[in-house]
Amino acid sequence: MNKKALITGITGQDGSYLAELLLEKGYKVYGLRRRTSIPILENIEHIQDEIEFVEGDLLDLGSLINAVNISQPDEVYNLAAQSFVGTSWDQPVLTGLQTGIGVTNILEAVRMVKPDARFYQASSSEMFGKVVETPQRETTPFYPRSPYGVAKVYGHWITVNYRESYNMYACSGILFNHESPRRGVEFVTRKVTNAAARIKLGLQKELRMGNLDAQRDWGFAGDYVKAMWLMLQQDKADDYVISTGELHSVQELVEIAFGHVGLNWRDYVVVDPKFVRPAEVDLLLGNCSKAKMRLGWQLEVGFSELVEMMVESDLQRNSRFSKVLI
Ligand code: NAP
Ligand code: G4F
Repeated sequence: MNKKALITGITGQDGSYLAELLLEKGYKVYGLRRRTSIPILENIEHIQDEIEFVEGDLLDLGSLINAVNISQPDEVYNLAAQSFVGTSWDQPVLTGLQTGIGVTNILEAVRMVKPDARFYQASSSEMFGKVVETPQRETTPFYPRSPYGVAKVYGHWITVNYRESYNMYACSGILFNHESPRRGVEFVTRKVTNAAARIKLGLQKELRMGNLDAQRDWGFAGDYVKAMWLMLQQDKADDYVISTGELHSVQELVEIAFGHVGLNWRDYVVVDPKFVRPAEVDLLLGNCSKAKMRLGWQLEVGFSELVEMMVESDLQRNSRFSKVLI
């Protein structure tokens, strides 16, 4: 019989790639979806007829119990969260509830209804924050630097706690930044690739940015969801770091994106203190040798290829608007 999976956060970047992967593998996919005034399903429009949606919210335990009950999943992937670090300073309480306590809600629903389901928690390299060692691995102590990072540390430890308290198969994937054409436009990669495309098409004049010297370990989301699936296929539940092991600066990202459309970024990029954060993380650089060795996971898309893929997609998407304007 086909396996069944329940994905929270299915409308987001990772949820959409994971749903595609699981459908390809023959899973019956259930997606937890929040009620919104206007349904925004852009990332999963192409597969929406293959997904069974269940309405619910991480803040509403009853709706999660209902979702687990309806789907009777073999695997649960908890990808839902308030995932933008910048917003976590403006909405720290909401971030704590959705990104932290929400994990306990979904774990409780699984424990009550389907305790043998395998569980994946989307943890983050933001938990390392003011890093204690470089590169960071599974045993590196956490020192979060944002309300988001603090909430993710809670989500990580409650996952470990349910594994140890109830013997549940619960894994925490500590993923470093991963991007794609489906990334939200507030995140730096997509903000830059979208702006490069729009400036090239004459739809935007400048790009206002924060710290250009910030560096990240950036990979492709399509590669990273494969690691999530692999974590739930092992004999024993465990936690894994997923990363590229390469650092690039925001300025390098800007250079590649603008260079790809034949523009000099210095003519368009303006540094605006509004986008500089109250606290920054140190150098987040991952060591994913455990995942490579035990899961056999490997990267397929490199940094320049990723940025160029995103610019190309934004050129296509924005050229629809430019035709309307002309
Ligand atoms: P994303 O694109 O921002 O997607 C977040 C998803 O969570 C959306 O589907 C959103 O639904 C849903 N959601 C938010 N609050 C919810 C709630 N209260 N109840 C139900 N659903 C809710 O994030 P992503 O980049 O795919 O990341 C997936 C997960 O991995 C997140 O937990 C993120 O924190 C974590 N993570 C991401 C990265 C990365 O670099 N991408 C790295 C490490 C960890 P709506 O469409 O209704 O808003
Ligand atoms: O793209 P970002 O907003 O991603 P950030 O903060 O690293 O968080 C992402 O990755 C985490 C994994 O480590 C996830 F857990 C989290 O959910 C999210 O997916 O910012 C990246 C860097 C930061 O240092 C920021 O200060 O880019 C710098 N930056 C410089 N100018 C900017 C800007 N970031 C944004 N969003 N906008 C700017 O104008």
